Parts: sequence; C-alpha cells; structure tokens
Amino acid sequence: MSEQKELNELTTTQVDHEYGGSEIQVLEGLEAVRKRPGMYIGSTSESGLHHLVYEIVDNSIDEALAGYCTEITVTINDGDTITVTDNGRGIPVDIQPQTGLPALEVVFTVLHAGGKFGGGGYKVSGGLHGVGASVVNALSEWLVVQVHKNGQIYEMKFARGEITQKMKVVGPTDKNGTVVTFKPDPEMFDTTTYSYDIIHTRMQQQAFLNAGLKIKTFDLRPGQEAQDEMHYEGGLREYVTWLNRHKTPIHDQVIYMEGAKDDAIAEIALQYNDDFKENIISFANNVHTPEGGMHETGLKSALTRVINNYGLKSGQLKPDQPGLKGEDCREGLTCVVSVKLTEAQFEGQTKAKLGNAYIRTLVDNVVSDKLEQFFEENPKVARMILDKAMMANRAREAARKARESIRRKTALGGAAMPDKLRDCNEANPELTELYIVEGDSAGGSATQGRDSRFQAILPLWGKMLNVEKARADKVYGNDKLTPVITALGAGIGEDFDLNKLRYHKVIIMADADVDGAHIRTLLLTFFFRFMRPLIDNGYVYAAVPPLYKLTKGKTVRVAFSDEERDAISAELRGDNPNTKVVINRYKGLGEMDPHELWETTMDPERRTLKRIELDDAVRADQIFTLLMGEKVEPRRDYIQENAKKAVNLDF
Ligand code: TTJ
Repeated sequence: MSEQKELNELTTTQVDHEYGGSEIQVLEGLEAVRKRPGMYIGSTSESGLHHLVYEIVDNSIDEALAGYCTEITVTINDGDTITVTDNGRGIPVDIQPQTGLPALEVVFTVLHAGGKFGGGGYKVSGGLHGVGASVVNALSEWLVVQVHKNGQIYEMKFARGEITQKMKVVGPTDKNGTVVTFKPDPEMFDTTTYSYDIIHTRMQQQAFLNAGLKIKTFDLRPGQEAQDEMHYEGGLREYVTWLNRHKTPIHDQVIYMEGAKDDAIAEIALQYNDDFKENIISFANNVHTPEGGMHETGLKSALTRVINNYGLKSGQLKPDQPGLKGEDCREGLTCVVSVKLTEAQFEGQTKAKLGNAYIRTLVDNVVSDKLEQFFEENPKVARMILDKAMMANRAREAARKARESIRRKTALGGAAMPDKLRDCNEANPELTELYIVEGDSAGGSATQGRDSRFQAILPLWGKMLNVEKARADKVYGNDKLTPVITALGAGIGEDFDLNKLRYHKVIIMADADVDGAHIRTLLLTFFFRFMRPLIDNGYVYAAVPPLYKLTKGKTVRVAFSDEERDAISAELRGDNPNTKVVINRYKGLGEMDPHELWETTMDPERRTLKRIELDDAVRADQIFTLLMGEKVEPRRDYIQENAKKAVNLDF
C-alpha cells in the first residue's frame, strides 16, 4: 500500500492503538508530565512557559542542522498562543510498523520520541532540552499540528495531550514544512503571558549559532505588535561582533576557528577589546552552558598556551620568568564557543555545564592549531594580543603586591596610620566616626572643631582617582585612596573584613557645590566597588554643611536651604521690616571657623547626617557598570539622587 493510500484510509478508519515492541524507548504516559511538570521543563514559572517554545523550535533547528530547513518563524498570537512554523521536510506522517500509528501521532504522544525522527541531527541527551513535543502537548490546553508534505496538509489536534482529532488531510499545499500552534494550559503555569523580549533574545541567539538560518519573530498581540528578522551569514563571527558592539576592539577581524573529530564539531570565534573584563559564552548543541564545562576548559588552556608560546618565540617573554596566567590572556576577551556532539552530558547544579571530556581535547586542539597559525599569518594582531596580556600580567602582579602590603600593614591592628590622619582617643569602633574632609583648610577647621574623644579627621586633597576608569592595581597603589584604606583598617577587595573596621561611621564631608559632589561621587564609587560591605551595612554617610549664615546683632543662625534661609530671616526680623539681618552664603567648608563647623555640621546633637543607602545593591551595581567610563554626568546624578534619598539620623 502506498503511503498516500494509507493516509486516505486513515482519515476514515479507526487505527488500533497497539504498541508493538521495544523500539519505543519510553511508554510513560503524559499524565506523568502533568503531575510533575517541573521535572520536564524546569519550572512552571515564566521560564518554564518559554521553555515550551524552545522545545518546539528545537525540532525545527534540528531540521535546519540536517540541511533541510532554512526559515523558522515564531509568533505570539493574540491570547498568548504560540505558532512555530518551519519550511523543513515536515514531520513524517507514514505509519510506523512498530506501533501501527502515524509517526506524527507518536511524536506528540510518546515521551522522548523526538530523537527517533531526528534525521541525524544532534539530539541532546541531558538537561531539560530535547524532552520533545509530547511534553509541550501534555502541558497545552490545546495543540494543533499541520504538516505540509507530498502536496497535502495533514492535520492533527490534541487537548492536554489527548487526541481530539486523529490525523487527517485537510487540503492541498505546494509547500513543505511543519506548523504547530499551542495554548499553554493555565492550570499548569503560574503565568501564561509571553514576553516578546525573551523569545526574541533567544531566537537571535539561535540565529547567531546557526549561520545562514533565517528566524522571524512576531508579536501579534494588540497594542504591542512587534516583529524581527534574524539572519546571520557570519554566524559566530557576527555574534562576537554584536557582543562587542559597544566596545572598542583592539583588532579589526574576529578570529574564527573550527574543527571536528568523529561526530563532534567545535566552533570558536573571538575578538579582544580594550576593556578589562572577559566575556566567554559557551554552548553545547545550541544549549547555553553558563556554568562552562569541558569546551571552556579546552579553550582556556589552549589560549594561555598559544599566547605564552608566541611570547617566547617572539622574544617578548623570557623562558626563565613566570609565564602569563590564564586570566591575563583573557582580559578584554569576547569569545563564543559552540560545540555539537551526539551524547552531550550536562552536569552541575542547573545542568548547565558540559561534562564530556573528549570535547576538551577537541576544543584544545582546534584552538592550539588554528590560533597559532593565525598568529603566524597576522603578527600585528598577535602582538596586540600579547601586549595586552603582558600588561594585564603586570597590573595583576602590582595589585597583588599592593594588596599584600595593605594586608601586612593592617594585620595585628598595628598599622602605621597615615600622616594626615588626626585620630580619636576612643578605640571601640562602634563609638567612633571618621570624617573624610575635602581640602586641607577644611581639614584644619574640622580637626580643631571636633570632639577628639570619638571623632577622627582625614583630609583629602587634589584630584581623586576615578576607580571606574582604572585597573585594580592603580586603585591599590593610589596615593589619595591608600590613606582611606589604611585609616579604615579593614583591607580592600576580596580581603575586606568588616570586623577590622576602625570606625562605624564613615562621614564624607565635602562642599555643597559641584566639586564637592564630584569628590563624594568618586569616594562612593570607590567604596561601592572595593569596600561594598561598608555601604551594604549602612556605615557610609554624607555630612550636610549649611548654605547660609544669618546674623542679627549678636544672634547667628544658619540655614541648609533657600526656604529655611527665608524663614529664619523673617523670624529674626519679627514685625519690624527695618531690622538689619546680614545673610552670607558659605562658599565652602574652609570658610567656617572650627566652632561654626562643630556647631552646624559635626555636633551629633545638632548636625544632619545623610546615610548613603543603595537599597537595591544589584541594581546599583548595574547602574555603576552602565555609567562606567566616559559618562561622568549621569553617574554623578545617580549618586546625588541616592544621597538625597538618605535619612536624617541625628534628629
Ligand atoms: C525527520 O526525518 C524525516 C523528515 O522529517 C524530519 C523531521 O521530523 N523534520 C521536522 C520536524 N521538521 N520540523 C519538525 C518539527 C517542527 C515543529 C514546529 C515541531 C515539531 C515537533 C517538529
């Protein structure tokens, strides 16, 4: 009987549901999926909801990998149903001899059936990927599949995994491909609202990973319509270019390497930028592996070896000196590694780490051979990369030495305190305060005006280092920052230890002008980056000096704002408009005499302190990073905003 005749019969004849034989690996019912959905798609949250889409799309990508599909579309329809379309060969519709059922039916009703029809694609056997269309079906309120094949459209329908319409021909077609539409079951998910952004990002990633494949995404929901088309002939090369789009590359070309052994293939694309961070993104069978694994290990060891060898060969490195460390060789590196293999083993907490050891050898070999060759053919680029790694090495060494000397000095509490520090008598840090004061003259006033029993003064002067633009070694050795580090006594960076902190109030006292705000911003950025617990625990404050001085005869008052100035002025005049009230604007802390400074800004009974609160530290970190580098203004604004939000503690 021809396939065609068989199918026509199928539309009218009831087929026996007898499973025949051992070929079907899993005969687990789909109820199991509905009972414990998290086991199959990770969770029933937003992430699980989106996982349904990836699960379906993976099938189309397999077809593309097999060479038969060039275009995939993913649509969010009105009502948050999803349609995935491809122009592949279409899921087989013929009857499987083992089951007596159309292959199409088996794909959607039998767990893990997908792999059997993979057409030589790279199926993932681990993690949560590749669990198959049947899982999506089981977790959908309804699902419709249409296969365009042999000039016919074959259609089948389901509800919560159960067949509601057996496979039948619903019309002619001149195309090939598969169309699946499903509605996630609200009984199964915490939310059934899709995010176009999440889907678009994922599809873009897949388009980068599969060079030449065109993926379109649509959002048809009224009021938020959107569409995108992703198609990258350059594949991983374009991925790296895209990742570096806001950076300054130190060489024009993206370096691309590939190689294969047995049925595994490895692709690597990389480019260095003038930044200090490393950004390696790895994939196994198109699945992101954020925890890394064997492919990343192979890449890293080969990279370190090739760069060191090149340094030795070119005479830049000496054989009797310690070589460049791995991290030196990865400063400013943007790299994507993608491997494909038949039996991927995913390990780790979140199954996000590749465990197959032979992949390490493969990637190591590919990078060793191809990168060495590239360096030979492109000595200028090789030199740039080597120089950058050598610079990173020197910086790291300097940072280590500086950190160790700070550690040595602060050990045993016997650190030699900075010359400029005017320390207090009290030793209990819970009771002491450190005023960090801008400028020598203000420092002098503060020293004279303070209560030396518990208040210490550290004057800072000159231009502060912007830590956002500097490498760690510059920070450790900086002559403006070292006194702060030493005075606080708690170390820095990884070594920072709150238990050793010498003052539990760290008060930045700067002028109420732009320069003052700038120095406050720089200090806060420094604390945020290098002494984070200080901010997280609320130990950092800003002093609030007055803006105006009002004098009527022997009466002297100060005002902290224009409104307050006007109010006090009116109060002093009383009913007589001719009363003489002299109003002076303080130009800076230096203008105040020690007594004034004490009364207005330092006396715990009368002063205002603003606690610096970075309530959402994670968000703040992102903002610091975002504003890193050249854009000083927005960063300054951000920290000023946060300083304004602060609470008044002493009243
Ligand atoms: C398998 O080998 C014979 C020819 O067809 C191959 C196949 O299954 N191709 C295929 C499956 N292309 N697209 C799919 C597919 C697409 C979607 C949207 C959903 C599912 C479950 C499979």
